[in-house]
Amino acid sequence: MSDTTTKPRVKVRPKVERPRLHKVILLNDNFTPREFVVKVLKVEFHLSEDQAYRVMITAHRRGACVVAVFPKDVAETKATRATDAGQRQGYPLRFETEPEE
Ligand code: TYC
Repeated sequence: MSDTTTKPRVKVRPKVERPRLHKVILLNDNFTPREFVVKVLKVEFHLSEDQAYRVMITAHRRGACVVAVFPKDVAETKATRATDAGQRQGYPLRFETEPEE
């Protein structure tokens, strides 16, 4: 029996993938007042007045706009909270999430 031990010469690095981020997407509708959309974006996503206005007007013109990206659970919680804020006022405001490519 030999007493020699062998050590791997290179460190074994298990491949770990970073969790994919998820986009929160604001959808346009014909009823929610613009100022209300801006307010929700400021309160729920901590956007500045300027950022919030730009996101709102982009969704208004193009139908949808990415608000921000987060880990999946955070994106889902924020989208739900923001959608609920509209529902409480009787607006059809909607936020969706989808995985980033
Ligand atoms: N289109 C709405 C209006 O004219 C405003 C609005 C903008 C609503 C963006 C939703 O995601 C939205 N009152």
